[in-house]
Amino acid sequence: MTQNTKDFHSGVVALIGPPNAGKSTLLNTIVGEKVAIVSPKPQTTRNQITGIYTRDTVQAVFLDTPGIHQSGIKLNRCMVDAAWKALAGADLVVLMLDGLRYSSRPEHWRRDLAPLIKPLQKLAQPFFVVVNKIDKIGSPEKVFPLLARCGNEWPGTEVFPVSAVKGTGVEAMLKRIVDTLPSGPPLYDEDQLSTLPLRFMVTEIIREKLFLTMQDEIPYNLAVDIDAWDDHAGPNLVGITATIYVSKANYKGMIIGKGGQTLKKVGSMARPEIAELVGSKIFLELWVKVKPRWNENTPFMTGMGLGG
Ligand SMILES: Nc1nc2c(ncn2[C@@H]2O[C@H](COP(=O)(O)OP(=O)(O)OP(=O)(O)O)[C@@H](O)[C@H]2O)c(=O)[nH]1
Ligand SMILES: [Mg+2]
Repeated sequence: MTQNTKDFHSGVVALIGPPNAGKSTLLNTIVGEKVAIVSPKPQTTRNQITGIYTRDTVQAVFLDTPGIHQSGIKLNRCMVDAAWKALAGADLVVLMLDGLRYSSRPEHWRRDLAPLIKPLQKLAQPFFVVVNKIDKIGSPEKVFPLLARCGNEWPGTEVFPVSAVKGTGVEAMLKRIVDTLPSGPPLYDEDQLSTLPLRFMVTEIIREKLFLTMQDEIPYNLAVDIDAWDDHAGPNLVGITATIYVSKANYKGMIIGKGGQTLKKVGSMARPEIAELVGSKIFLELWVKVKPRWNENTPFMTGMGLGG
């Protein structure tokens, strides 16, 4: 970095909110690359995901987080803990809400936001609210009451209507974020987009394809781990072996599918993205193993990097 650090602004921005609000989508739009996995199902993100935005005189380190929700399952409680922990070291907090959800079903507001309203009223850091999915809300008249409702819950807070998918309103929001960050040197190299290890990103890509392919409770009862990684599996070929852990025996057959078709499809969906990420051809081998009640097993989850 060559900038005079006196004129440079940098800091950590925690992105929090209920599940499915579009936090990971926004992170990818801001960074300009896919660093976080996205799916139409809630509770897709399970860890803090870093995305780094660097421009001439600013670096904002965004922390995407799991959606905040109520659950008795240990995995889910670890996910929610990871979201709250992101606030501790943040210079700025951004709450993201699914505007489409509350414009069509206002009754969801109270229940979804119950755990968030008071803690966010007491924040020490600057705090913005982002109302997402305005591309699907329709007329601006339907957006205004939501913006007003945010103003009532968190008086004085700046509220930004955006479409994370289309990019609408994102520049205006980013400008205010950047202006709010404190003076300080860049924390990471200017071309670094994330701090996530490559192996973790590979397991996330596989997990995203499983979230997109599997229905009902199965996505919530699986975890992916890398067993083996061979950078020299052949000329310009990386060999990766990964295991999909499931909490119940009957999920195994469903993921494998008739004649292995479902697992094959997941592998075909994941392979091109992994190859692009790794920067070479890849050989991907997927296994499915039963690990009963893994999502209640703290040592197992810690070993998988969940809830740390
Ligand atoms: N129409 C529309 N859909 C969006 C927008 N942003 C996100 N989505 C969709 O909303 C769904 C959830 O997006 P995610 O980015 O995974 O949401 P999240 O807040 O990270 O969800 P969790 O990780 O489960 O907490 C996906 O199907 C996205 O494509 C948007 O601006 N407009
Ligand atoms: Mg997410």
